[in-house]
Order: sequence, then C-alpha cells, then structure tokens
Amino acid sequence: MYAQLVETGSKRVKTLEEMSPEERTFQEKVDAEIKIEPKNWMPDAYRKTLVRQISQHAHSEVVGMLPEGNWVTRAPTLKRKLQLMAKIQDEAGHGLYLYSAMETLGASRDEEIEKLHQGKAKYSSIFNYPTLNWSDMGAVGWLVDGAAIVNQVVLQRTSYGPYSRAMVRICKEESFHQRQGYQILLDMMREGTEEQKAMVQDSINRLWWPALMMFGPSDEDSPNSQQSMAWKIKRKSNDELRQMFIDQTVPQLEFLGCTAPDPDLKWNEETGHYDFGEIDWSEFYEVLKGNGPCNRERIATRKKAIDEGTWVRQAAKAYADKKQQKQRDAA
Ligand code: FAQ
Repeated sequence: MYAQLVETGSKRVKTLEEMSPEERTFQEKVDAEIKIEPKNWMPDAYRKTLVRQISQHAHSEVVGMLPEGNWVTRAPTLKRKLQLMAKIQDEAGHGLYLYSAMETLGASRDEEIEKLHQGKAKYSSIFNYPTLNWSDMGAVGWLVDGAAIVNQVVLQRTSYGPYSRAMVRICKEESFHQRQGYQILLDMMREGTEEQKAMVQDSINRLWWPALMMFGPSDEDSPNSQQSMAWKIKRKSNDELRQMFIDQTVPQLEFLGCTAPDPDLKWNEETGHYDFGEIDWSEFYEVLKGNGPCNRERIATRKKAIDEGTWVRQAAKAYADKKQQKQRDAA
C-alpha cells in the first residue's frame, strides 16, 4: 500500500500516478530499501519531517539527562554512581550524534536549539515528570530506556542513512541502560527493606502511563504517521510499538513481583497480546502544551546551561581560529 503513496507537503499522501518524475524515482528508491543519503534529491517535506523528528529526538536525549542528573550526588554506592554517570554521558553522546545527523539535512543546530528554548520545539513528554526517589533511576532505565529501545530498534531501518546509522550505536548503549535500570529494581525487590520495595512500586505507579505515552498518540490521531510510514521514516506505527513494549515488559514486571497501575492489563489468549486500559490522552496533550509537572523547570535549566557555557564555546572558538591562522601563516 505504501509504495503507492508519496508526500504532498500537507498531511495528505498521493499516489504514484500523481507524482512528479523526481518524486516517483525517490519513492521507488525508498520502496526498494535503498537508503537516502544527504546529497541525494529528496522532497522538501521529507527533509522537513526528518529535521523535525531528529531534532525532537536529539532534544529528548539532552533534556533526558536532567531527571537522572538529579540523582548523581545521591546514588547509594560508588558503583551505582559510576553507572549512572556513564549512562547520562551516553545520553549526551546520543544527542550529539543526532544533532549531527540533523545537520546533514542542512538544518542549523543553533537554530533548532533556540526553538527548544523558546518552547517551539518538542521533546519527549516523559522528561517532564519528576524523579522523586532512587528507585526512579531504576524505573527510568527499565521503562523509559526500554520504551526508547523498542522505538529505536525499528528506526535502525529508517530510510535516511545518517539517522539509521546513528541508531545502531545508540541502541547498543540503550540496552546497557535498560539492564542497569532493571538491576537496580531487582536488587531493591530482592534485598531491600519493605520500605524500599514500596518505593519500587511507587516509581512504577508514577512512570508506567507516561512511558506508554512515549510512543505518541494513537494511530488514528497521529497526523504524521501515514506519510512517515510511506517514506519508511517510521517502520511501525505508534500503536504497534506501544503493544510490543507492553508485551515484552509485563513478564519483566511480574518477575520483579510488582504490578502495573492498570486494572485492565491482562493477557488475551485470542490475540496473543496483553490488553491494556485507556491512556489519559488529556494528560499527554497538556504535557505537550508545556503544562507537565516539570516543563518550565527543564527548559529553564537547559537555557541556563547554554548561557553559562557561552564563554567556554567562545574561548574554544577563539583558540581554534588562532590555531588555524598560525597554520595559514606558516604555510
Ligand atoms: N512527546 O504524528 P505523531 C530516550 C508529537 S529518546 C512529545 O505521531 P511522529 C532516550 C510529535 O512529535 C525518546 N511529543 O508524530 C533516553 C508530533 O509533533 P508535531 C525520544 C510527542 O513524529 C532515555 C505530534 O506529537 N525518542 O528516551 C510525543 O510521527 C532516558 C503528533 O504525533 C524519539 O524521539 C511524545 N511522547 O511520531 C534519554 C524517537 N509523541 O508534528 C535520556 C524518534 C508524539 O507537532 C534518558 N521519534 N509527539 O511536531 C519518533 O519515533 C516519533 O517522532 C514519535 C512520534 C513516535 C515519537
């Protein structure tokens, strides 16, 4: 079906017959699973969609460091502290790969970051929730990185070459993140006090639904999905990925000895999947509008980091310019 569709610049998709020769060649290439590379011709709307998605993804990685950064100074042991610091540094690296992949499309990193600071660019809704206790570090690793992996494993096959290649390395690192998170929770459930076990359940109660929202609106309410699937930017729909995540996570939840805050969650023998309750989409859209528990704090923190780092960037640039001038003088 998707081989028959191509972009129009609006949310509508058109058939192969409606396309210009350039658009048709592009779509045939995508359908043949040939990667699109930066210098190849591409429809403007394909480029825009990728800049939007990759910049949002990069912003998510960078803003995503903040809820975890909150716990570095309070990690319970040296080993946990080192693991958490390594994980947070990995997220910074993911942000950098992704901004670089976005720049191959001709977009400006500074401009996209400025849009984030002005509240014009989105980042994953999940990072607008607070991290209130140590077991949240476990739940973030297990649920948030777990959800991110389900989405990103599929993105390794996305049609744009630089994005797909960035995903390969990112997925490897996210797997370590997910395991270290799960291990934190397992240790607390196996060796912890009753209070610590209750803490784990509390983290799951708070982060379960926001983790499910990471996959985006239901397919029928997702304005970008149809076109993004036609271009093979997205390879599976929001609802398909959400279901995959639930199916793989519930057995892990049971192994922990915990429960989900969803009375409707149950195995369905007929479909071979877990049924689950209705997501509170009004909460999701409120968070997207900037009204989540931590939206303002997250953006203020990112702005402060950029402002306070200005002198470092200026000094590094002045040094690089000087060095280049010296090389030119010597030549
Ligand atoms: N939060 O039409 P759709 C991580 C927006 S990385 C905020 O379905 P699309 C690692 C969407 O952008 C997590 N906004 O959109 C980590 C669109 O906005 P528009 C990030 C959301 O793009 C772990 C509008 O709603 N991962 O966690 C969300 O086709 C731990 C309509 O939605 C990625 O970004 C949301 N949850 O599908 C780091 C993966 N959902 O058009 C630190 C790449 C939707 O107004 C610590 N992205 N929106 O600009 C994707 O796969 C897709 O962009 C989706 C959304 C699936 C997120």
